[in-house]
Amino acid sequence: MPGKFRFSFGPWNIHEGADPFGPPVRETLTFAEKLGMYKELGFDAVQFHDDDAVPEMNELTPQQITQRAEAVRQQLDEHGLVAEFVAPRLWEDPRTIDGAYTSNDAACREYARERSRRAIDIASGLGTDLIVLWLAREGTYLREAKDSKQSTDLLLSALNDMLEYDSQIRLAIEPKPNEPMDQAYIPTAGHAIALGSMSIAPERVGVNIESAHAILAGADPSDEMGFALACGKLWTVHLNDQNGLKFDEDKSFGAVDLRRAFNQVRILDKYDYGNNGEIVGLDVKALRTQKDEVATKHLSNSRTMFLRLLEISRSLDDDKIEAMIADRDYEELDLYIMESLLGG
Ligand code: XUL
Ligand code: MN
Repeated sequence: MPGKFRFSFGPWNIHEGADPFGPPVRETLTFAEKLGMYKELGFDAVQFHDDDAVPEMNELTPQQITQRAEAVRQQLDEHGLVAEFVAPRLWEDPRTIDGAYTSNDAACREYARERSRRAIDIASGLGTDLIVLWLAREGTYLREAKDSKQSTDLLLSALNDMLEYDSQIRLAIEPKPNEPMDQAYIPTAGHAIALGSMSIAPERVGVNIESAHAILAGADPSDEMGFALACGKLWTVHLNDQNGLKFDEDKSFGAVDLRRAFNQVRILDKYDYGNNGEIVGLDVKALRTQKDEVATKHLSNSRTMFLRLLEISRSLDDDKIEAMIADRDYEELDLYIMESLLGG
């Protein structure tokens, strides 16, 4: 049974523990050291930001960028790993202070579009056709500073630019309602899919649903996933957990609400997520209190929780559930699910 799903995480998920209020508390591991840990932890694929694969890419020519990405692909091959996706990092450069594609400064918008083309080159060099777009600063701190109609047009135009640049590339938008912005323009799967539907190639625009982002939007992550599945748009996921409406916590999968995690596993399994090559991605952060030698447990624990919840979901008696639904005895169903989560 388990083994059907393939798992991924990004190098940023092994982290020194710095937060906005304090410095790093753990040693930095090199990318090569991190790569060596994937298989041991039970993972088969690597998620990348563009500059995780090609650091200092702004200083390099397009040819140099492609060469470096191809060298990283070689490294992946040596570890038996594949690249899942590349996400352009559009939130650290001074030119993205006021947003990337929706910046009020045309020169800054052009930087963002150019950088996105380079991210696509990196994806090609790494051997993946998937780009994840977390639209970090596409939103407002101040309502009057930007025009939401115009910003939506600019986002659409940026998508079209990428779709035109490479006829194979697929874009998975990762919605998030806030942080770092007060209000983001693409807060939910619905917004992302609607935007994609207006593009020049709607069949090449899908979504990446992150559990914590859905919770921050006041939605149930499994419902966001179900909506995207119904639209044929769930191309990857960022599983994690989130304790209420506060900063994006990226807690281990299932760590806050086991039942909410169970429902995500259940819907992914029910609709054969993975059958078209989709990978179960994590976006989890180690607690800052973890010491160096145990700073990857959040990754293995999240994977273990997924597989344990998968076992529970598959052990449920579907006929029994259908009978309870037919009787409209949802209280009985409630108890059945809770008892199953407690071990039967
Ligand atoms: C931010 C976030 C990002 C994206 C990738 O909240 O989740 O790490 O997943 O850019
Ligand atoms: Mn994420």
